[in-house]
Amino acid sequence: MKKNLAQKIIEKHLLEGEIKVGNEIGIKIDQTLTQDATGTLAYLEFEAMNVQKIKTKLSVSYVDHNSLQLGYENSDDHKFLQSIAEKYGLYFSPNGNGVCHQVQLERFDVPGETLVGSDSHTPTAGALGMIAIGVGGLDVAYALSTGKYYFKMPKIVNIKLSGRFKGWVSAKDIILELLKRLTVKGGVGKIFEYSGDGLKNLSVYERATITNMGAELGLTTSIFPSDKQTKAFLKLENRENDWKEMMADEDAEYDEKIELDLEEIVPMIACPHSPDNVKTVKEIEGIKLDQVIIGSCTNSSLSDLLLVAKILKGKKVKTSTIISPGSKQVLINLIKSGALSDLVSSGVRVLEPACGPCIGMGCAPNSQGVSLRTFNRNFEGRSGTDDAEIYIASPIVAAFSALEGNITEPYGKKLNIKSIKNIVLADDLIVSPKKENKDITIYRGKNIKPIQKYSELENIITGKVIIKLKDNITTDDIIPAGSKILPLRSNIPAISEFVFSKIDSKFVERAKNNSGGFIIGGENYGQGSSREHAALCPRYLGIKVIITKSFARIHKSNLINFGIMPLIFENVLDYDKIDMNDRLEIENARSIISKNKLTVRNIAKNFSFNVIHDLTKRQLEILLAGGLLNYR
Ligand code: MIC
Ligand code: SF4
Repeated sequence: MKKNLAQKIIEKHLLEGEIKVGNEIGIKIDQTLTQDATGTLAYLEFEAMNVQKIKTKLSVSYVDHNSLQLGYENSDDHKFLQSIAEKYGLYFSPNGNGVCHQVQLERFDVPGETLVGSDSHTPTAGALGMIAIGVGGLDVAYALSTGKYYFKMPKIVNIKLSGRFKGWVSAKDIILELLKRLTVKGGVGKIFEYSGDGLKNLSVYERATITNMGAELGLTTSIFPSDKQTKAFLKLENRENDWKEMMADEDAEYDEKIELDLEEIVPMIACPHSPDNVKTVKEIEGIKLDQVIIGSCTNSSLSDLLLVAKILKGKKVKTSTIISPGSKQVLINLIKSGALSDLVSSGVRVLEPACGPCIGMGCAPNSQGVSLRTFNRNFEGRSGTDDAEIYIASPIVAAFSALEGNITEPYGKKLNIKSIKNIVLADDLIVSPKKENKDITIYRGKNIKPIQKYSELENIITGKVIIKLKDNITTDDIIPAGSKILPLRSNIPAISEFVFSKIDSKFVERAKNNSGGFIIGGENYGQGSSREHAALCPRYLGIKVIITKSFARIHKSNLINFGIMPLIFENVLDYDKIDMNDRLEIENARSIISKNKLTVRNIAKNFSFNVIHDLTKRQLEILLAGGLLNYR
């Protein structure tokens, strides 16, 4: 059989199972990454696994999310992360060195290897021909201590790109077009593998924008072949030795195919409050802007910012405009090339290389403010201002809109940046693993609370419905981020006070008064980030079962990892028959190990309905044990 690239890499790393869509497989993991907002828990979990040596080839701990130091919490967590890295032989990328996915791409990604990371945008590395998957912290801890990751073999979809962009169109418009067509749940259970003659002109920077935002489609991951563009990028990074050609076989087989002619793509924009609420820029041109921000792991590369500088050079922006470079290396090269001076002269504010405003760490818009950003998510309230309207578009659209002060279709003859032939390598902040690490003491600030294990699954689960939710609930809805809540990421009792705080301020009180209860959700429950707090905090509040129409991939795994049953309505119409405060009961919960269906009694309304699941035997065993920490 002619093989596609994803199959080839998975096959090379296969440890358990048969590569067949829907089968659970275990693969060898070469690399891991964590960031500081998920990393502290991941390493506490790793410590709880009692393993003295990491089993991966290369692992990196980044500090990029909780960059503000408004109190001791974030700084203490960062010291903890550095001491863990020193003790267990990980690389450590400190505050100011850049956003994990950008730095990983520049300095660590290797074609043909596997990576799991406790951040949903880990698939960015697919731009260099890796199988890179976003997972919860506990799955990273597991990969560190065993070298393995288990997942259900996804469908492989071929995205065939032909032609070349016409005018002011860029990679962001490809992924926005796909989001428009397929929606935020269109990629669940799938890997997108890109091919076609359209690839010739797509640089690794552009590919990374596409693989990054594949997360918004719900994909397991996305991958590009490792070709001449990949070689050129690695050469620039002085890592040519890491290059090898990685291609699908000619006429490789795929489960599905989508064709896109790049010539037909036009500038696109995602409107509030979802990355799939996509229109053409032309359709909504003229909306007045209070703010423009260019940055985040989607669009903060050197090539993105050089082009923005070229567009803005010699002109003045008409609205508050901010850039946040993806890495210290990007920043240094902007300085050396003179582009930073052009940007600042045109009125742009410059932030340090970090996630920053993308995760609500500063630059929150004014009340009802309208902000155009080059990020990947525009969920309601994520910016830090609950009633702000956030739009997402390419750096090109952002630059033109900044010049006009309103949403603007790019105009005039397209400018191109000269292909980047030389860069200054600037990874000197990264701390390499030490040879001698016996005497390292782990630094534990008072914000870091020990990780708790939960008891095994009870057989009779009864409780009230304490919240009923609509479709596409995000993990930002479940446990918001932002500068006030993020510093509590290593303190589960404290951060649990904020569960659903943006959509129902009484939720936590109700959960406590009822010793937990049932959560009822719609389609794609738990989309978005990989933060396991969205599972762990409800578990801490006593939630043992969540019943929805469907779940997002990473969140479902996180629920299982912490012993919460992710159950699905057999008949979606039953969703409508359940109300808040109804008392529900599952009589024989543990029988799930041998059944794909359970009956739930609605005691309040005196009827029963069926719930199903799509869990593997291993996942069911984890659930019965009360989570992955008990299962090992
Ligand atoms: C995000 O973009 O939502 C985050 C913050 O990077 C998250 C991780 C987190 O919540 O810490 C993600 O994408 O996984
Ligand atoms: Fe950071 Fe934003 Fe990327 Fe998440 S999406 S990793 S918050 S830059």
